[in-house]
Amino acid sequence: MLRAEICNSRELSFLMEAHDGLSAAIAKRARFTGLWASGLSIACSLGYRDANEASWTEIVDVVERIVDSSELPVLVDGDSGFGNFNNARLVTRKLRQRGAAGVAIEDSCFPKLNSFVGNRHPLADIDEFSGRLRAVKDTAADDLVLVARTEALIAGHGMDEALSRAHAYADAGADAIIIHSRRSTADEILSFTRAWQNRLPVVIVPTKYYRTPISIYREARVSTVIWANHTMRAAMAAMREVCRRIMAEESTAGIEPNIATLEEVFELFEYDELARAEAEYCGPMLNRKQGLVETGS
Ligand code: SPV
Ligand code: MG
Repeated sequence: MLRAEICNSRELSFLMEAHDGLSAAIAKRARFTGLWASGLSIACSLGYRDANEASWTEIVDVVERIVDSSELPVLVDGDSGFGNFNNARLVTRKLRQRGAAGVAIEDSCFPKLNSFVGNRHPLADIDEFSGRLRAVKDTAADDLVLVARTEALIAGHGMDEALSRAHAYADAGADAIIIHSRRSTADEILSFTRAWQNRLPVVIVPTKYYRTPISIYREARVSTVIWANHTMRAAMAAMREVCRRIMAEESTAGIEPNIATLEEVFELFEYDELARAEAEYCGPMLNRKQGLVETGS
């Protein structure tokens, strides 16, 4: 399913960020058909910085919640693979066990730092990183989509470096390439797609160059757009505002109309299914408890 979405350059698909079971369920309700388990957003929701402060076991636990609560294909932000080829393949094996549909590995060094923080983003050696990808590919076999991400433009290298890295990663067995840019326009991305000629499907993350209309990416035959951190940022703004108002107003009366109702919470997670299951599996017992049937004793 994820393979079909990501690896199809004829139709543009979207992956929505999720960072926990709630954001995953909400994205599903909004009819997104695939999710991006964002390293930044998961770190943020756990109270960490996007600098490999969360351990890989913490990440796979969150991924499991995202997968379970949405039952959607999830592309996991695997950062740099949490170390060398061996760490990368170990994490990949665990992600597959937890139900991930794909993993994206970037050519940064451990510990990574979010692409938009500061200016020091040392890149991994191309050959070493290609080995990391091959190890992941051999581990994931055909079960997981392997997306190789180059941070060449983030690190301030030119287009030639980005292209030669992308070609090396394609040779190493990647199924798709993420080309990342921190510019506020899509110029870099579009010159990459022109030169790349769609050797592999291209995945982009238009966090900074958000003003570019999506039709431009369709024309450029981009395969997938990742909305990487928007529910996390929306939640942050909403939580900040609600805290501010409750503190200021010493009441929740004013904010009630602006927050989700409890009914919405119960509906999203199908509490009615629990009631039906209870009737099905605990029926006689419930009835006995409620004194509705004769127990015969
Ligand atoms: C993430 O969502 O964690 C990403 C995208 O890797 S970015 O934050 O733009 O690096
Ligand atoms: Mg990330």
